[in-house]
Amino acid sequence: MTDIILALDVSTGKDALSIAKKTAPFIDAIKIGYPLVLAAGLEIANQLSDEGLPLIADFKVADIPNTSRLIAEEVFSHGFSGIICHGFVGRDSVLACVETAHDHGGECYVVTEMSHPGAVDFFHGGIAERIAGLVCETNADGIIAPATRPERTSLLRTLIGTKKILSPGVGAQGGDPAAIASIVDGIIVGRAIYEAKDPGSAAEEYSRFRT
Ligand code: BMP
Repeated sequence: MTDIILALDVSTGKDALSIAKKTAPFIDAIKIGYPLVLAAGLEIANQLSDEGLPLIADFKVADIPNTSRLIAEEVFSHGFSGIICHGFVGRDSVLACVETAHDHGGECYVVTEMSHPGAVDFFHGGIAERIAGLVCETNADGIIAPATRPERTSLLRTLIGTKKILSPGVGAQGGDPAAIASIVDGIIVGRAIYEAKDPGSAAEEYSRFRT
């Protein structure tokens, strides 16, 4: 199954709620993070939950285990169903997010390799592969891997088996959804939907890649 996940990185709660309503029939989950939460507050999560879609908290948590756990507790007490954390911080910090997510019946996704050009400066050379190993060891639910480098995401698939892959980088960052859809469990799309003249139609276009 391939889901369409809307990255709702708009800067007002009003825009967020309006775009969520227009796109809801064509998407499977909404991901929000610093841009929207810093602008509108974490309470926006409760308002967005009216659409009845899973909400993923993209704070790319990267802290010591205790702080990571406190962040994750706050996230899950606001109705999110998933959290994204970084993997490079190491096993204990990842485990803090995974355990807190599972305690609340939620999911934890770990960033293994990012989609932007500069990601190769650090994630290549074995780091992404090591993080994929950590994902299996910590029983995380899945990874974030780049739609901009389908060959890398395919490689990461061989390391994580049937765990989920959510993949950002299509549309505005140049990734081709047709090249990645069959490899991943979710395509994350932001600007190509929320900056479109008609976000509902743009979301409907991407829904062609849903399976
Ligand atoms: P857009 O489709 O507008 O490029 O947005 C992509 C979304 O996915 C953004 O919220 C971004 O922070 C996130 N993301 C990404 O683009 N690449 C990554 O490697 C990891 C991400 O979470």
